[in-house]
Amino acid sequence: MQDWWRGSVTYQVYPRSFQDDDGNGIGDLKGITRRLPHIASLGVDAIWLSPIFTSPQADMGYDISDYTDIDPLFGTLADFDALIATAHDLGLKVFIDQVLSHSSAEHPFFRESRQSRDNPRADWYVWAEAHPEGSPPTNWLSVFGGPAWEWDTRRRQYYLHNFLPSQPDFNYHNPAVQDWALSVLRFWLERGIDGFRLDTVNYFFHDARLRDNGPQPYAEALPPVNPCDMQDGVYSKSRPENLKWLERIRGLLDEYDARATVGEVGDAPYRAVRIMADYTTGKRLHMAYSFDMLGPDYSAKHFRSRIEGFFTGAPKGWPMWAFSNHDVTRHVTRWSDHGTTDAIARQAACLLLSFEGSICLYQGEELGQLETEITFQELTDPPGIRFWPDYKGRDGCRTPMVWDASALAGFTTGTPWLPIKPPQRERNVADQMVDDTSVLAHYRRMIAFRRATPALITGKTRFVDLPEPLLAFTRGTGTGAVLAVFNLSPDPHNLLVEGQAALTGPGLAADLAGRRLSLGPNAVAFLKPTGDQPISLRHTT
Ligand code: TEU
Repeated sequence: MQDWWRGSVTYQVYPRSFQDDDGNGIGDLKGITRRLPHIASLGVDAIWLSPIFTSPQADMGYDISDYTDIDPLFGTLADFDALIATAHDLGLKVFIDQVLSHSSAEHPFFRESRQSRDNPRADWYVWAEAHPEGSPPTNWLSVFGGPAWEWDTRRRQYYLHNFLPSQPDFNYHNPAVQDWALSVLRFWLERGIDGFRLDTVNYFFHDARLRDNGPQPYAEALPPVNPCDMQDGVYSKSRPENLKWLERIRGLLDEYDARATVGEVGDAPYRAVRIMADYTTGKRLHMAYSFDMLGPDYSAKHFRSRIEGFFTGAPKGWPMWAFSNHDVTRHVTRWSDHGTTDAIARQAACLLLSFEGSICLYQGEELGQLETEITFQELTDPPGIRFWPDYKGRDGCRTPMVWDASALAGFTTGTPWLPIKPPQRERNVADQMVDDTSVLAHYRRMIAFRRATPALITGKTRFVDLPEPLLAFTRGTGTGAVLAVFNLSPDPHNLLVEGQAALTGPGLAADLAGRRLSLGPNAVAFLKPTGDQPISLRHTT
């Protein structure tokens, strides 16, 4: 099916931390292949592998030095082929991560580019003169701290890096760079992958006139931890030229059958929805995600505004929603003020898997996994080291997958690259697999319910006006419609149901007696119409 990705569920694998089969403490492709049946047993459609390509690992693989080979840490191209074959046998599609906006400084292209101002790759990265008094060409700041420019002594010029100085940005104004990037994508398409997750998809182009960024329009009491967040990055990213480039990428994908792209949009919250809309409308990306639902907000108003905002702004676009990934604090920890760990884990699963769009789960969330508390000595993530302790970096969500309760969690026989601590070991696959009341069992039921309910896959969303902390929306129309109701708090609430209805699906802490719907702590109710009339809700006390 050409459009398999619409409404699909993807499971993100963070390869360094999924399964280590060679005992070096870092996960690998053979390990992932061996564990694919676990992922398939969840009932998801696809996996997304974070980067596995040759890399100095300064940003854990998001700094690539050879785009068409596998890092020996993870295995070989033959191991990759075996992984794809096994995934396909299990009915799983495979997205791979493409980090094409910047490379590693160790990439042969950058080594060449920095040699002189007139070598064949001189214009493949973003080079610019210092201001007369020596300061960088613009005021742009790096997401990982400090200026976005690094001085190079040989060229006597600055080069642009939106992330680490060891992650120089490619110059996409140069058509040769675009052609090369397409050849990389083609290499992997030919190898049989089903799609790409495109890293930092709005960072490909910078303002060719090198204009300075201005301040963010909103003022905060205290400056943010990273002053980069004080800038409105209108000139360093999300440039209009990007649209044509995304069209070229789509043109390539369309040469192949049933492939898909999902782009990561990192921009100010008030702008990200519009960018996602622009990027997924017409012949550009298939899907896009932002950091919209990866933040602290767990309110009805927030979820409603994100979803309504997207579909109003992009009636023909397509979002991918996620609550956790390898860049943010795990959501059960992030939202712990709104209920117990298990209640949040279960409710969030129902919420996410009821949303209109495609869904991405992050490894371990099916166990209700918590963020790991990391000490300064244990840190590996560069922005964590730089901004400690006000920002602790991303190691806490990247600790190894917990397969069983043993000290090394069934992850490795060596020393794990990040620690596996007791609170994480309590939430393991072995224990939850045999427990029908576990978070894992709940995820399986909820994914199966979504799969079996066409309204949840492609039905349009209509929100019901209710006061906080209640969130309700209908997906689809007619007898196939589903009304999803959530109490986003630990305090009980009641609603009156108008029209004939019955509970369906894997609801939580909800009871329907006559017309009265009682919602316990973090309750979820899925209602289906049992008569001809649509159902609606009224708030009561
Ligand atoms: O993340 C991109 C990223 O960190 C930004 O989009 C940022 O969050 C945003 O600008 C804030 O508004 C991707 C990867 O997911 C991450 O792991 C890498 O470290 C990063 O790119 C660099 O490749």
